Amino acid sequence: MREIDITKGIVESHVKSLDKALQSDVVIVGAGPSGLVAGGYLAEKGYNITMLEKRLSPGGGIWGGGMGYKFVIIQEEARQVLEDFDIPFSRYGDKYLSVDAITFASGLIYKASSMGVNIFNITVCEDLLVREGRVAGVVINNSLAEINHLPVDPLTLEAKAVVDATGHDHDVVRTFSSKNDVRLNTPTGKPVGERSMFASTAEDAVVENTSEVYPGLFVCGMSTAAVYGGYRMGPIFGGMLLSGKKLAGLLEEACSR
Ligand code: 48H
Repeated sequence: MREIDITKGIVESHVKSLDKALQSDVVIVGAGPSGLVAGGYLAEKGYNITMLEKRLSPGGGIWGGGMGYKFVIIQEEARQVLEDFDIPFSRYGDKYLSVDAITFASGLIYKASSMGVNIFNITVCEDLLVREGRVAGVVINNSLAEINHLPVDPLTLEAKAVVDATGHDHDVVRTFSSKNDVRLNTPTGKPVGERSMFASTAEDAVVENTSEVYPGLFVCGMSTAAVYGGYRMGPIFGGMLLSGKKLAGLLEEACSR
C-alpha cells in the first residue's frame, strides 16, 4: 500500500467529477430537500446536474426536525415523492405522514446521488456568471476560504440554468439582485422578504412561486418565500418536495429551449 496511490485516487476522481461539472445542464445551489428532489428527478432522466453545498453535510434544514425533535411531518399530497426516493414513513392521522429526520436527510442525499446528481460539499456559490441579460453559470469557491475571509479567487462553472435552492438565505438571488441593476420577476423587481408563520398558505405559495425569477435563474423551496414574500411553514416538508418536483419539470423545458 502506497499513500501516494491513495492521494492520486482522490485527486484524479475529484478532477473527473469537477470536469463533468464545468459545463452542466443545471447547477443547483443548496442541497436541502427541494434541491435534492429537483436534482434527483432530472439526473435520473440523463441531465448533467451539479449541486453545490457550502456545508460539510448536504441535507439543509432537515436534520434538526422540529426544534431538535427528530421527526418532520409531510402531507399525503407529497407521498409519491417519498416513494420515488425510497424514504420510509408512517401515517400520522388522515392527512399526514411522519418521517424520521435523519432517515429523510440521509435517504434523500443517497438517492439523489445514486440517481446521478454530482454533489460538491464545502463549495460555496459566491456569485453568478452573467452574459447578455441572462444567467449563464456560477462562480464558486471553497467554503473554507469564505469562512476564513481568505483572498482566494474563485472558479467558474457554466450551466444552461442555475437554481437558488439556498433556503431562507436566498443567497444567490440576494447577491445577484444587490450587485446588478436588474429587475427580477417579482412584484417589486427585488427580493420581497419572508413573512411570519402561516403554514397552509406558505405551503401552497412555495409550489406556486417555484419559477424562473430572471432568465436562466430559478428558485425553489424556502428561497421562494424570501424572493416572492411568502409566509414560513415550520417543520412540514411536503411543500419543499413538491417544489422540487415542479422545478424538475420547469427545468426540463428550459434545458430543451
Ligand atoms: C452553497 C449554500 C449557499 C451557497 C446556502 O434550507 P434548506 O434545507 O433548503 P430548502 O428550501 O430545500 O428547504 C427548506 C427547509 O429545510 C426549511 O428550512 C423549512 C421548511 N423551514 C420552514 C421554517 O418555517 O423555518 O437547504 C439550503 C442549503 C443549506 O444546506 C445551505 O448550507 C446551502 O443551501 N447554501 N450552498 N452556496 N451560497 N447558501
